[in-house]
Amino acid sequence: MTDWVTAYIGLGSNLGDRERTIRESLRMLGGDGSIEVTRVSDLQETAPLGQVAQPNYLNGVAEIRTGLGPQELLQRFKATEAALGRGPHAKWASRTIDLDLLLYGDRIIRDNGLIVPHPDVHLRSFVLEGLCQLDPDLIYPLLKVPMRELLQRLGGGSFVLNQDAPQLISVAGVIGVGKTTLAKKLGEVFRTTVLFEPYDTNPFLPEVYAGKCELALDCQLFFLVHRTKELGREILPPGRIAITDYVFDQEMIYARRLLGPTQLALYESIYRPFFRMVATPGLVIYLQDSPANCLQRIHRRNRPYEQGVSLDFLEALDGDYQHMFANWKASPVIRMPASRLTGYAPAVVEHLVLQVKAYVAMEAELMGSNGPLALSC
Ligand code: PH2
Ligand code: MG
Ligand code: MG
Repeated sequence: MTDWVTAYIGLGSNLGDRERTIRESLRMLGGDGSIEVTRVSDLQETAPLGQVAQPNYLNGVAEIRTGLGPQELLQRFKATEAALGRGPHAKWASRTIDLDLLLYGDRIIRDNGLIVPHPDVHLRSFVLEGLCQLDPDLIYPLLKVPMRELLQRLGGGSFVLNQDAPQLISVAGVIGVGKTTLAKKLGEVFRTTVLFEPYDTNPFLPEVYAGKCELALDCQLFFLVHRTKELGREILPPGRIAITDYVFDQEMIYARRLLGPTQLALYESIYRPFFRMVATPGLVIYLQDSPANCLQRIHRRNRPYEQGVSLDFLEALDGDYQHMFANWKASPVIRMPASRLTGYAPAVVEHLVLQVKAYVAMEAELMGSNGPLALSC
């Protein structure tokens, strides 16, 4: 038994008696003594992921112990799928049974059509929920992050990387948390320009910070127009990384905090059509720190008109951001503690870059060897 490995299987079915077929597949796998099915997660009903119209799936995860090697295991999965009436292996097609090798110990394998870990694990809540039910502390070997953290990033959703969309990465967080510094760093690493907030060109901003509330609507409109010009769906090139040091959606947070009721009603009615014009980020990096530390950074970097920002205002913003990201469904969100005042250690940047690469569809030469490029089913 000493060479036996713990592995995890992704279970899926969307044709026929789905639960019966899944249970039967596990019974068959356990049949000859080389695989022991140790635990099975709950099975859950999930909407079909991908563009193809098809019935809902039943999905779950099984933990096994096995003496088989990864290729032998894959062959057993294929034989079991075939025996249970799965048709030809068309990508994204309905199937009576789908058995995916999610993890084989902590091994990273690319061998003759076998990719382990399965390249979509970190993008699918229905897989991560099953894995977390079995072992939330299990480390995902490609990203070196526990499953519970991968699941939290998805906000309950499942995502498919899309090379035809702009690969927009937005750094988000309250004033003074260090978004610009981090965005610049990522811009260097990914060799791409960063779209910065026009904090120094918005003519209304200093006045609003200085207490001229009657200019708050002008200030918000300036940001809205500027951002829509930068982030328009037709403006950002498809398949290329773009980085912003803001997230478009924060505009509603600031509008609610800064505008009076009549201004806000007017602003809301124009925000919506503008929102529809901009690209959705494929990934958000949510930088977090205590409001007190953010205030310290604000004082240190000394942008003159920011100096009036109060701790109360930062605390309110912090609550708004936390609420926004607790309910965020549009993209994966990587939460990250901001560095203290000294910048980011190389190991921290390296870890973040490894994470980021896994959530963008990008050209192979920038991906390195670790990135899960291929989508497979
Ligand atoms: N598998 C696919 C394609 N789409 N959608 C759901 N909800 N569950 C799946 O297992 C699934 C899918 C290809 O393997
Ligand atoms: Mg499969
Ligand atoms: Mg699959």
